[in-house]
Amino acid sequence: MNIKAVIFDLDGVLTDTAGHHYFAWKEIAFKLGLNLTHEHNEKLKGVSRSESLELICNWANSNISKADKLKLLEEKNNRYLESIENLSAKDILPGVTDFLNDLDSRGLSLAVGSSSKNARFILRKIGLERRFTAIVDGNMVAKTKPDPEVFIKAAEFMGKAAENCLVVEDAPAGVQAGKKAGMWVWGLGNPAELNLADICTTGLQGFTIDSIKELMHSA
Ligand code: B16
Ligand code: MG
Repeated sequence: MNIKAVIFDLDGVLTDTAGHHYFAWKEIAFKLGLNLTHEHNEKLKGVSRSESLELICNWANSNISKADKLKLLEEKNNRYLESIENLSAKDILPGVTDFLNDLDSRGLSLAVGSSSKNARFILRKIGLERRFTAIVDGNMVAKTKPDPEVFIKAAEFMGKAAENCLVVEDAPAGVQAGKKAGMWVWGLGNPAELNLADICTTGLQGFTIDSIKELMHSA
């Protein structure tokens, strides 16, 4: 195992915006007659905005027009942007800064691979934008997770081979994307849901690249 680069998912890995997405989607779902629950929301993690709306329409048995869908997508994003207005460095998840410092000190390349079209804006808000060699977001790919495109592009930007990349992900769709890209995957969250990951922990806190490599080696 020769890890030369680490590609981070954004939402749920570097910062926790899932709650903000949830409340924005809850308002949209309500308009479609659906009470969106936490269980529904789990299925939206890592899934693009338009695919999330398709899922919600299916759950609500709603058959609205394409024009109405576009309006709802705009409304959801406006609501979401309002909700993250005060996001700042205090919203960086525990362990992230120490882990990034460890990777820098070891000379590894760092990238972000996110389904979010707001990824760059969010990274700027939390003060992490300049820490990554490559930021590939939902605006730069034709297919979103579980398709591997976002991670393949990030590796290409860094000039690294897939087998030398480690993806850090919190969503089943993202873990699948990382494995399809032929990369190592570190899952953050419930091991039963992230069972395709090479290793799974609850967060980044307390880990270094060496301790993670050791855990993956013995897994
Ligand atoms: P936006 P990630 C994903 O980001 C979120 O997990 C998912 O809930 C969201 O729908 C998606 O981005 C699109 O976000 O509406 O901002 O374009 O986890 O891949 O960093
Ligand atoms: Mg995520």
